[in-house]
Amino acid sequence: MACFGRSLDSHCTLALLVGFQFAFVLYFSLGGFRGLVSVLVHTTDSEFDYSRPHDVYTNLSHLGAPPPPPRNSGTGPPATGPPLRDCQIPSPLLVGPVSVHLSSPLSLEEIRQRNPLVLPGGRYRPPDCEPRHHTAIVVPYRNRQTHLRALLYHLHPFLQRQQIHYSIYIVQQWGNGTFNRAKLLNVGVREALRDEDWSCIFLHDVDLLPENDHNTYTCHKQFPTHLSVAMDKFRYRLPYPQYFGGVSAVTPDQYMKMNGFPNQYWGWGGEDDDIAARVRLSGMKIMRPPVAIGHYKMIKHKGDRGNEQNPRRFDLLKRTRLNWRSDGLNSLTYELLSKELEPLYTNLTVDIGEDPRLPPGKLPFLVKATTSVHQRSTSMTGERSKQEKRPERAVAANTTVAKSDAARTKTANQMTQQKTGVMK
Ligand code: BGN
Repeated sequence: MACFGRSLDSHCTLALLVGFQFAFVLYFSLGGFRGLVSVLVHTTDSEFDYSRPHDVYTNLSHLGAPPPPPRNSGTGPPATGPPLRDCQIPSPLLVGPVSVHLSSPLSLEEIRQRNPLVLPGGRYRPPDCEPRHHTAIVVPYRNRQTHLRALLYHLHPFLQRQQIHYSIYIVQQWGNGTFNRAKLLNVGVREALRDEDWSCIFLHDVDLLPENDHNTYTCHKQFPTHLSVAMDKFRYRLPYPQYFGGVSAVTPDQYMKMNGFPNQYWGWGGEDDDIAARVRLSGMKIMRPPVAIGHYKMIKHKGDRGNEQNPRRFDLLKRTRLNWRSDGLNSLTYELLSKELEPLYTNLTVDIGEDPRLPPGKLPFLVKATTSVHQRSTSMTGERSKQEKRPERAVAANTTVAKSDAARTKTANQMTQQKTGVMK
């Protein structure tokens, strides 16, 4: 340690070399490649040529076909094929930097045609090898149809080349109330885990497109990962060391350990800093890929109506240390209005309530088209306020309602979509 803070003499150089060697040996024995990535955060960009990116659909025609089942001889149950071999790591289909198209994305139908192996709900599993990773991608969403199409156009081929088993969940906030990104993420994690035993959950902004397919959408075993370390918006570097916004990933265990995400951040800003603080407060740390790999482009957009800066974020952040154990996964309440398996994504429409601290007279403006839905939802909200004291049961009950009353939820969803313009 005495070597830091002064110029390196030969003793220090030797000591540092030995130290680094030791760290590498220790590192490989503990964690493998993914961990190595987090050590080499200072890798330069030189190993990837971003000036000559590949088309994001490169190699898609090389996605394997399933091996043919053996011929059935005689009677008896149909023969099943031999077990698939494990997918290779890294995937042989990766190409490195890919081009990003930010404007005029294709229609959803055109995107579907370009991704014939993607199943309803936006699901994919490599046909010719056993995937080692099972990742749910959760995207908080409202009224960003063009961004959604750009994301789906880009992410599906990107993830298929990584040979992982994945599904994309779009969590759409119902109504015109103030947007709450972290609460929508909580809902997405919980609903995704109802579907499947995902080993990794990605928390993904709708307007961020990854530029290098070596940035694998998998989790670190021990610690949460922050993936979007080099965004064009921040001139391809972290805006500040603790930044955890954009794209990050947790395993279900890590998520439980930090009690999920805060539910109280209504409007823009601070919720990602709160999540980063939770990581530390629950005894974990943040892992990151090298800057050379974690490149993202952000789709530019004007300020979001309903997602204005949250003036309370400074006060809330001061209290994370006190609040993180009581506000989060264990206090989450919401109503799942519908769940639809669209060709390229699973569409969850949720009523997450409204900012309880909005001053009177500043209630969000509701357009006429949603009035009937809102009234119905209000009666459910009455029910919810009783249930709020028992959040676990409230969520279970609400989900049952949503799933059993398909006609009602479908109407609610159609009306929401008319208003928000979500395309089918
Ligand atoms: C920060 C925001 C983050 C946001 C980044 C990047 C706050 C809290 C202030 C104490 N944090 O300033 O939420 O992701 O900028 O835009 O506003």
